Amino acid sequence: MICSAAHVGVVGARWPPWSSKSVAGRAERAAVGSTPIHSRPHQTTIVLTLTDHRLTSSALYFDFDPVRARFSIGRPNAPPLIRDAYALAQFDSCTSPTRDIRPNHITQQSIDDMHGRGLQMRIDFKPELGIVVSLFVTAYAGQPFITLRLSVENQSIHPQALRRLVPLHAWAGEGATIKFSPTPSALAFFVNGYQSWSYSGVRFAQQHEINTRLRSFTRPAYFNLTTPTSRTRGVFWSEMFGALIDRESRQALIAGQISCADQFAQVGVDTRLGRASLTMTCDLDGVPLEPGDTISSEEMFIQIIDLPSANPFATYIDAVARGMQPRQVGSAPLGWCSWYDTFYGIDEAQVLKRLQPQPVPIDLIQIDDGFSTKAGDWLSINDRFPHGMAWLAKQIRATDRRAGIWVAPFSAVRSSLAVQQHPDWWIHDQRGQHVLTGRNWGEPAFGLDTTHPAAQDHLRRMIETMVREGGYDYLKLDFLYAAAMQGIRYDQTRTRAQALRKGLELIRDAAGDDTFILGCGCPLGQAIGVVDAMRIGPDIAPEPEPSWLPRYHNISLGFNSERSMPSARNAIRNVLTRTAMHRKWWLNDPDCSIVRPARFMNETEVRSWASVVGLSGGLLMSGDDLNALAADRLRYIEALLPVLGEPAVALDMFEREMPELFMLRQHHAWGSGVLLGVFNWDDRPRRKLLNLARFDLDPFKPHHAVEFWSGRYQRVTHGELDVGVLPAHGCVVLALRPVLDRPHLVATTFHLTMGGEVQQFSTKAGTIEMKIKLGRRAKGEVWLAGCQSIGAAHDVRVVARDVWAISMAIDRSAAIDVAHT
Ligand code: 9PG
Repeated sequence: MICSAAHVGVVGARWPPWSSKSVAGRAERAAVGSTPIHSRPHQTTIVLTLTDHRLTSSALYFDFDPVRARFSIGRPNAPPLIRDAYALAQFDSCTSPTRDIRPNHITQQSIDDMHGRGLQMRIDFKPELGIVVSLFVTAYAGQPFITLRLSVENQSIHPQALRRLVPLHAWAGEGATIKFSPTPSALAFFVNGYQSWSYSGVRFAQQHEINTRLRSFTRPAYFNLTTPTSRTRGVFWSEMFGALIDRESRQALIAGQISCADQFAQVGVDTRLGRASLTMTCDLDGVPLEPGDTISSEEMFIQIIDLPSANPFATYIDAVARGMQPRQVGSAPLGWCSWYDTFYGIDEAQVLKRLQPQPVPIDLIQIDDGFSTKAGDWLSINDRFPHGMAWLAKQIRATDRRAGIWVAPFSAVRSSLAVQQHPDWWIHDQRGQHVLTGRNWGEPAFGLDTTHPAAQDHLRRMIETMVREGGYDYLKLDFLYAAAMQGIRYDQTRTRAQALRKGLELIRDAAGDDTFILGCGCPLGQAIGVVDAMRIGPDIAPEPEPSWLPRYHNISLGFNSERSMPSARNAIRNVLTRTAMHRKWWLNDPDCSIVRPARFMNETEVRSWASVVGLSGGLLMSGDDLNALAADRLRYIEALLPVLGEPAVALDMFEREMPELFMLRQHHAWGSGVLLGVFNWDDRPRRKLLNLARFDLDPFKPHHAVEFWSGRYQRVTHGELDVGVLPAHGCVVLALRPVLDRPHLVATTFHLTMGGEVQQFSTKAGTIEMKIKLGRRAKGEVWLAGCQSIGAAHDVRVVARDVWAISMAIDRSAAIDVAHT
């Protein structure tokens, strides 16, 4: 145990010079017209019944067998999908499974909570060794899911260290079965990674779990180290939530934690033929359960959905949002982030250079890693910033931009003053050794004990200094997983999840409500309600230059199998698979736009990344020196402006590791249609044929198909579109819109959405009236159809039979009247 004196104070307080005045002219938080970012559930009437041992809604039933103390879950009028499951509580000294333990009582009550009105069944099992285990199962009148919560009460006279609470355990080797249909098939599993950077995507029965070969370098970052690792093909673990997928019977089981503030939770599965299994577990990290005390698991979610589903996690994501109260976020700033532009080479002069007029309207300048003397001594500024950080923020704000700064508030390297002077502030093990969080800065780094009062003061001072004295009201908080390392903390009654959340809340409190907080390297659930935005994938580029594949010191050999390491391929996968969180839990940050020419990332890949970022609707931050870009590259960021914010969904997310169909439904004043990113992630060219029915478009009606990047037009008449051969890692972005017999918009060439920027579109007496809002200057075309001819006053070209392109220049916005016959 480390026990040096705990000093209250700030380490390395050289962040000179701070203005003594309060921060003036701070950019307003972009929250105009902000709305709650989670939507209300659609209300359907579901009849709830609870007989002695059976709880039924119109979506699911939960059936308890009191003799065998096992339970089953299924859809009404169908055999159980999960049969003979049980719950268990695991202590350091013993395990209390509920199987074969006869229940003492089964009671029921009506409840009315954030999910609506429902019925709850409570099963209290007979005490064993003074431990009473209770299972709470709830079905809701207006919801298609049920929830499970397990609690333990210590009626003995001995404290117990609680390791895990497992509200549902259905493992094939232990008498349980999971069957989607009478004839079982091999299953697939959608895995959600531990934190921002961690792999998220589907795994198949014949595959191994995603792992890393880089051991201490990256394992503590990418994985929750207390989650079991599977070495068996087809057996997988997922953090927070997951989906067990049966493509044959076209169903999936969605499972996860709704509440997240107190515990990390996992879903574990076996997907192999005839061995289908599922377990849902909550980490209690050995916290003490004192005599007389009760501890409950998080509230766990179970839903069965039909496939294909355009947004399989939608109900789950909404349930979590109701439970975790996300922040209300409007739009995000358009910013420049130093990291992918200058990496560690950042200095004051470079930042000042980015303050000159930019070709696109940048309203945030965010300084990334590289300004401090040492990782961990974040207030100690190196000599590449001679005027200090407060001065620099002032220069940024003088250009009417918001000033942002990066910090890894819970991390420090071994040689930092923060660790050297205050060894007791850092999470350590039984032997008093600090727990390793990784080696990112060239030496071992450690995680802050956010339950330690002096460490808390240090954290508070650090953030207050940056925000109040420094004038930075946009914080990119990185390596946040460090606060959740397993180990010994000052307050040993706190779980790792609680320690992380405590640290995050403390930062929010110190930063104030008006500071925009972006989380990064962060376990997801605990940050909901604290952060405004969250990185949801690995870095788009490894240091020191962009690359399609992961590289370390520019070597790619051996890193292909790394799925969470910085690289365009890895970033893209997570952005596609985590799109459903956007605007529900926070704003998704897909990571920076990079459009410059690069050795290891070709233009095809740049175009695909721009398409993914644009379709994701997430944060748009540039990682380039925009003034150094040629027009043909600048186009890849211009096309995404303004950021329209609606997320596309990856339709084939349950079918392939790298989804290739990214779809956004469009409903606008001009009509409706589908915007579709079609990708080829293979390493060689591949032809793509699309069936309109897959996108819920009427295959019997003619459609316009416009490809954004090439400007190519096709008319789809038989429900099938031949996109042609896509290059390796290439894409097309298509607008698919029905052909109408009245004047209508086919597409625009201004914006990737080909019409999302068109705010008004009406036709009357031979005129089409349009309003376009672009927020920048641009030349482009508006494509119209359904007219006999276009008035001579316009600069018109014929794109195809009955499709006219009208050229125009727009300065921020325009009202356009098009005369036609
Ligand atoms: C600054 C960077 C940037 C970047 C962050 C984070 O070892 N790793 O796997 C690893 C992953 C990401 C990473 C660093 C290391 O980058 O995501 O945007 O801010 O820190 O140091």
